[in-house]
Amino acid sequence: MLELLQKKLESVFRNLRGYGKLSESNVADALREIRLALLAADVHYPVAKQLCEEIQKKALGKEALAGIRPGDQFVKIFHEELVRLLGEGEREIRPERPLRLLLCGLNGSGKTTTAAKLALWFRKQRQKVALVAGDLTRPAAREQLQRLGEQIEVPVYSWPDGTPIETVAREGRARGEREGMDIVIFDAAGRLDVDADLLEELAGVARLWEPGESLLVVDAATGQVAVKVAEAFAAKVPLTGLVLSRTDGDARGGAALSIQQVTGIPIKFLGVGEKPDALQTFVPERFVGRLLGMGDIVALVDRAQEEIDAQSMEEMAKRLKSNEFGLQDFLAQLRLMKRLGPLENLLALLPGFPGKEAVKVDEKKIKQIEAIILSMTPGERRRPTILNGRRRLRIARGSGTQVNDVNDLLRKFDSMRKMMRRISKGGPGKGWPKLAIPRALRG
Ligand SMILES: Nc1nc2c(ncn2[C@@H]2O[C@H](COP(=O)(O)OP(=O)(O)O)[C@@H](O)[C@H]2O)c(=O)[nH]1
Ligand SMILES: [Mg+2]
Repeated sequence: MLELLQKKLESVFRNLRGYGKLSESNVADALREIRLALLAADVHYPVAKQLCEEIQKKALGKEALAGIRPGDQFVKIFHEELVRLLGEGEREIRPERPLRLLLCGLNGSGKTTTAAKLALWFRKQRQKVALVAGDLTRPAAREQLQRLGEQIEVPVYSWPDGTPIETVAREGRARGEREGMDIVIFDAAGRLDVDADLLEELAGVARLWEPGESLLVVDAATGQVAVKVAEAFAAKVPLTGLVLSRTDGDARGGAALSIQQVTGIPIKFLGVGEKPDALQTFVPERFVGRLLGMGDIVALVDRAQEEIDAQSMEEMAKRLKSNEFGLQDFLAQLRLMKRLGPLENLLALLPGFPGKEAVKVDEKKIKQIEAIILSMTPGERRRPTILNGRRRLRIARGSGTQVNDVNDLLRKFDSMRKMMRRISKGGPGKGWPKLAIPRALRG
């Protein structure tokens, strides 16, 4: 699904990432292409338009991050906005038990298949599940559900031809309770098109069934129509979520990107194949990640954005150059490293960082170093050369360490300072020197 869009985005991003600086017209050109690609993928027009406007605002308004290419930052903004577009709304399935689910949708949208998929999904979570054959309009519908039920080993409640739908709803509910089911899934009838009869029947079923979750199944391939269908159903049945079926096809699939925005109903599951296990919970981050396929760049910009105070890093670099880099800066660096999380992970993200594997930082050591530096006076931190034996002893006591540890730290600091000076004069890649890991801290 969304493959064409994916390809198009890839080429737009590749272009942007080639620029050292993004001008207003670079961004406008890129967004024009993106908007066309979104529309071609069947994304609802107002949604595509709004998305692009939002991205444009953010892309032009954002300050450049130290060490991050503007094109990468654009990718990140795009990613963020897409996630936001998809991201709001409760996606968890209600925890109450017994939980009655109602599945509705047009004929052929994938209701029955989805009913079986959900039944299997719950059964795997050790829930007691039953299916109710609520599609009485097509003779083969009950048999289809029966077969699926056997396949996934879930009981199917079924009534003979001519049973009023109200009876099915009422008795299905009672039987589920009698048999101590955690989850009972009602596979309702569909129609070829949204019509008043279908919706009335469904509203009637919903009143008797009182579903905790009513999910509308929409075929991802139906494009913009999917949005209309969702609106029509939502007007009659209080929908709690959407299931997008057939997302495994090569369809344009843009409905996935706009349906929630337009209807306000969250997508909860994706159907990704015909088999009963071809169901995925819908996680916007993952969906967008797969669509853009640039997880590493996004993560890198993300962290840089959150954690690096560009200004103070610049200052630090300046002090480093003028040889004013003291233990206070060293401590700031350490804290920064700590906040950045496992250092190995961060380093692995940096393009061209040498010896990715070799870098390991001992967290305990960082804590100790922190304690030692905190036991120094500001003057000592600024000019470690004044640290004579007596001072070192005082610091060791103050930090609960040994003089040896203090000496060790000062040696490390010294070699780190040398190394950083070397790096700041030109490391293996632009940008990364500011995050350089001093050799002295490894292992
Ligand atoms: N490839 C694919 N096929 C699906 C998916 N969901 C349903 N189908 C197929 O779509 C057809 C109609 O599904 P069905 O569950 O009978 O639809 P219903 O009329 O809404 O109950 C069947 O052939 C299913 O195998 C899906 O996620 N991927
Ligand atoms: Mg069916």
